[in-house]
Amino acid sequence: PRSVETFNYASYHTLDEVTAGAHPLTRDPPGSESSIQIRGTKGWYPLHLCFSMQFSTGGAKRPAIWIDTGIHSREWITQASGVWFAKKIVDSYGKDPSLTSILDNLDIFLEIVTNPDGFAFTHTKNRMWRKTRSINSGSACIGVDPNRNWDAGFGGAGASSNPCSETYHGPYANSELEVKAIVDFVKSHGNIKAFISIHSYSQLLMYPYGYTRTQAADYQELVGSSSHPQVAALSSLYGTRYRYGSIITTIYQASGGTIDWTYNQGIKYSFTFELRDTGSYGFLLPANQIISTAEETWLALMTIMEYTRDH
Ligand code: ING
Ligand code: ZN
Repeated sequence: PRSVETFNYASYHTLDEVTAGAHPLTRDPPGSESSIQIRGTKGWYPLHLCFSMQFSTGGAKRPAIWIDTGIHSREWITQASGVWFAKKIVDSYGKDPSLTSILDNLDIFLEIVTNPDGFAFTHTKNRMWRKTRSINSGSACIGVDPNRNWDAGFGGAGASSNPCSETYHGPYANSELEVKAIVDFVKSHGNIKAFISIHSYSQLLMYPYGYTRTQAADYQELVGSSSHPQVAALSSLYGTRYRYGSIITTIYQASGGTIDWTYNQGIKYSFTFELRDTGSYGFLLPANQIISTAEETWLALMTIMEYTRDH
């Protein structure tokens, strides 16, 4: 298998390639398979295959930061950035004082291929596949939108009840095993302080809510102490401009979304990114932008992690 040193971070990879490339970085969490149960519609994936990683320097149930990429399979820049983040974390520990102090105080969980069946499908059959690959009873259409399947305003405006829709919410909240696995993990862990779910594209940083116009109770903190510095950090590298705000005011109303649920669970620092670009290439962002996108996004992630460490 390719080693972490020879893995080409500047190109897009299949699930198998991603696995071979980053496997040396992975360490199954304590308790192993049962700690994070990630599965696709087609069955269980070995932990390393889904790229669920825990970065930890010790302790038991330390406060933690969760980062997921690829919940929508066609958003390839996100999984590619996730692989880069994994290497960055490993390379920075013991060298970069800030990341070192973060990891000395917090655990980082990173799930890179959060929708593995969909991701495989984007490589084999349809590059533009977004949803899971669930069979919908009574319909010939396949798949549920895993970002409409969470138990926060589930089934409300901004999601579809039509199984053929790209935003089909599914038969009930958490029906998707990929979603349920994270829900169970978050609940059983009980000490996750920041939750960051990464999408593309549009260059946005968003906080709750998407299902309601009610402002998040912590919205002033989310803006003043978090969003604003994050966006500034991100643009500092290559001048990439991001907009930020609540989901509903920044992009559109969306119910059953990931971070609305995590925020309602008490994870105050719940954010969603939409990475590059603003539409020229859209989901087909050229591979020569992978590293610069990952680098700039990393700066924003660092500000969230530093803020989480200090609050
Ligand atoms: N956009 C997101 C979508 O699921 C979003 C926007 C993010 C909605 C977070 C709700 C919560 O529609 C993409 N590109 O997937
Ligand atoms: Zn998405």
